[in-house]
Amino acid sequence: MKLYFSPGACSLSPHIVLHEAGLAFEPVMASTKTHKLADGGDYYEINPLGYVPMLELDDGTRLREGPAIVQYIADLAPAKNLAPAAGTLQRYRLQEWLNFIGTEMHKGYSPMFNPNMPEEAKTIAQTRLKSRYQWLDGQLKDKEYLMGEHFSVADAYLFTVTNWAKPTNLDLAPYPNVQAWHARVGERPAVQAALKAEADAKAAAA
Ligand SMILES: N[C@@H](CCC(=O)N[C@@H](CS)C(=O)NCC(=O)O)C(=O)O
Repeated sequence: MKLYFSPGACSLSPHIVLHEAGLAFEPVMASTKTHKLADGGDYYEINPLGYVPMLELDDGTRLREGPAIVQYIADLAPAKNLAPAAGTLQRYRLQEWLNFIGTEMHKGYSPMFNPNMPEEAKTIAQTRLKSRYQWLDGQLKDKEYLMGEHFSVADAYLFTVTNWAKPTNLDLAPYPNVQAWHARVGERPAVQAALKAEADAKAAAA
């Protein structure tokens, strides 16, 4: 299995989940800026949409979209309890989280990374994100993880996008439960392993 990723991008989420699942995989770096692979190959030939993450199975089948990829990986390692069983209400609860993170948080941050976005639009996007963090702070009160006591793929995804608060100057201090949850997730060995692998890949490419 290959994971196409770019250091620090949303592909960190499936990268974390692959480490949590303990599955063998080959990480392949694809720059979100140049859309080139380390060997000079054109990433658009892998994903015509040009974005990461992309999971490539051993038979060559390719799977796009972070929320689908993390669920696929979780289902390959059911004993790791990274996602509730398919068909249960709890699985839909997980999908509710993944959709919330994808549409309200992940794409809420996107304008902040767009050099062509006017400052006014960035401010509007950040104000909306802050309201979402305010709500999340209440959700995480008395909870270890988004789904309750167990870490799930939703935590990997929200952790990934919440890492973008610092580079976009979004102060998380007003959301202490979010901050505590972020620190808790960041201490997990699988999260540390994925972060280190991405930092090493970035340094090697520089
Ligand atoms: N809908 C996609 C969006 C993925 C996405 O936004 N990827 C960004 C990095 S976080 C990217 O690769 N951007 C570069 C580009 O779009 O060319 C998903 O959820 O997987």
